[in-house]
Amino acid sequence: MKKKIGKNFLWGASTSAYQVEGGWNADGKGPSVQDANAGGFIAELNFDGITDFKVAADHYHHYKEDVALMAEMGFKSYRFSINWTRIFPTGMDKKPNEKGIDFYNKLIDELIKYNIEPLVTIHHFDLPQGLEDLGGWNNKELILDSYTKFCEVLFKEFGDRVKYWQTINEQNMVILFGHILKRQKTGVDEGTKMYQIFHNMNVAQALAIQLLRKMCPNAKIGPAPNISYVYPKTSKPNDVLAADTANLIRNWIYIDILAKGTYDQILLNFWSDNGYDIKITQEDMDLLKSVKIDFIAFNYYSTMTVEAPTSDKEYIVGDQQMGFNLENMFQSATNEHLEKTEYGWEIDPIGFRMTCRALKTRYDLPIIITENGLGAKDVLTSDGKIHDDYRIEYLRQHIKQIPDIINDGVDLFGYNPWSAIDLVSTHQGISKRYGFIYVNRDEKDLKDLKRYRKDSFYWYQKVISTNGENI
Ligand code: BGP
Repeated sequence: MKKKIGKNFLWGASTSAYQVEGGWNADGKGPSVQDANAGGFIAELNFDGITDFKVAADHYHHYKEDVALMAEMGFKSYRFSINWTRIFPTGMDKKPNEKGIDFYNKLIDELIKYNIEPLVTIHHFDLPQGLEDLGGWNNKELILDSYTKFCEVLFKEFGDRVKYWQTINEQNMVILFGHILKRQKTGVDEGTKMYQIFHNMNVAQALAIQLLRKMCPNAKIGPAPNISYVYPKTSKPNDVLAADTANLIRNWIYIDILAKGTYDQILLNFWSDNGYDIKITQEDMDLLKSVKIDFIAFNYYSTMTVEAPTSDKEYIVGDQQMGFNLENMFQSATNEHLEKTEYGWEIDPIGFRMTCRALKTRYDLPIIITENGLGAKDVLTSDGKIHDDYRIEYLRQHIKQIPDIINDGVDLFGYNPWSAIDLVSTHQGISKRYGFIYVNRDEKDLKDLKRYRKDSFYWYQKVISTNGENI
């Protein structure tokens, strides 16, 4: 008999602190890399719609109303992140900022009031600028100390109510697209630096896991990478080999180390072939070997397609979801079989199932979707409606895969698309909307920030109330 979606399946949605909260300097909050550099470096990239994160969706002041709307949709879970600089304004403060802790206590209590499971991301792209000024993730001693102190406060203050923790959002995208997502002029071109950051982040995650086991033995923890299964452009063996390498470099190395405690030989060869000198101690490796994640949270937007590198092909260069190239290893290609969103991201629901299968085969761990969704320029009609049938269609196609994914034997325990409510896109402003709830503002005009239920709001409400039967 076909397996079905279980009754405890965590239907919900997702946000991140700096993109939704606003209140950028409220109640003692310090500046993060996002506050410090929004509209600065990013402007050089020539994306239209540059918005800062000062007000965002003003969730900081609207959280009660927002949680009530999530409850109205029937959410069983809500994935959000903690703004590091609300808790430690410079990242190195002696004591945590009580008012920052208060905010998350109130938010978590509000969720629990409605039986919504809080799924907390410890760190989502908003490193304290104070730490960044001193080298950020590249300053190993400092970052390990600051990140574990941050975790310690979170586990102590919220661990009585939060059961699911994610260590770092999209570590892989930070490494590969740091220049876009983290407001840093770094990227894969600075190999040694970026892979040192990769390793430092792995050690930090291992320390967080170790700490959680001690402080909250019943809680669960996992990473939250962005996973896109990589297809070969053709069945030519060299294209298949390129896809295998791309899968490893884009996806697996970010989970292997936390699930198996090892760095793949192909990665080690890649480092040495390129002269990347990554400082790794035996103590680091022992620590990494000693911890194990409980689940894999992952963000899925699309698959990626690559072919063997050639010198005469035009390289595709885009944002975090449009692929990337590694010299002599693989180069991105367009998948002619897939349609694209208006922002150029390929739409691939079957790839969603394929990605889940690949994760099961490689790790055999429970998985949860912490992002999936469609960015579009929604229109608020004069009678207060938002007809986002394109978003419903995107989500429907992906949700339709869930029973098959579960029937494939994958332990998929929740689906939390991006985003619960409209928020500011990482690099394309507020006009690239993802939410079930519309927030009335545009790039520069804050208007009244009023909330409106989109058509997708009512549709998702029905999906949840029928446990995915009525889509
Ligand atoms: C992911 C990030 C999110 C989010 C989402 C949509 O990479 O984890 O923070 O923003 O992508 O991306 P964008 O805002 O660039 O459209």
